[in-house]
Amino acid sequence: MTLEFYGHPFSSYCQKAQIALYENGIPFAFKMLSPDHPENGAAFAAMWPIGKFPMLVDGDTQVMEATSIIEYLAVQHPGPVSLIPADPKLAVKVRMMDRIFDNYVMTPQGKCVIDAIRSPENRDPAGVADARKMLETSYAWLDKQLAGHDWAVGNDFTLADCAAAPSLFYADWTHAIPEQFKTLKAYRARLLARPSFARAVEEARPFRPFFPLGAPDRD
Ligand SMILES: N[C@@H](CCC(=O)N[C@@H](CS)C(=O)NCC(=O)O)C(=O)O
Repeated sequence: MTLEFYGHPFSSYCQKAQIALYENGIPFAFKMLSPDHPENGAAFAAMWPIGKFPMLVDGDTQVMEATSIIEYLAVQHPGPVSLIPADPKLAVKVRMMDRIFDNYVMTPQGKCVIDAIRSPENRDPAGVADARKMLETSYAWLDKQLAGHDWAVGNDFTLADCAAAPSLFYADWTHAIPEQFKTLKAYRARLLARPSFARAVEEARPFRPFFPLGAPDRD
């Protein structure tokens, strides 16, 4: 049975999970969540009232949360690229870095973006200032942490890199990574050159005019 993937190409968390599908060439049907496809929205809302996407449907199984989708694919649809290391100690480090990218890069960048969509009277300037500070702290920490290896944890591409790619892609648009963090900037460029993420970025390109903070004229 064909896997179904509910989401939107411009969504950072969808891109994170799509990278895993593309890394291993796993076929799936993209169920676009947009006003042009109300039937997908209705089916999605019936299955997942929380309403956060992506969601993967595999027969009777529904998998929510991008990290869990990647873990599920590794177990149920394994391919040549193993995104969760077989070594359990290394796997702990990969999962830790996945959490760090989600919580301390993706979340603060999302805070800035969501705030920009709100009407001026509902904005939260103090919260946005905290989020920008968090991004700066994360950039400085990551720049040191990433030195000496190609990917987030060692020299193999993993779950942590799936999380890092859209996080750093959009975070740099939202709060530019300072020039001094050369290791981090080189890592972001390496992620953009990875074919699985390059494909997700390409598929999302038509939606750039909708980026609430104004998308820069670059990747
Ligand atoms: N913790 C979730 C977060 C998913 C999430 O926040 N998705 C955003 C799109 S990037 C979303 O569903 N936004 C719509 C909404 O909040 O209603 C995950 O890891 O998948």
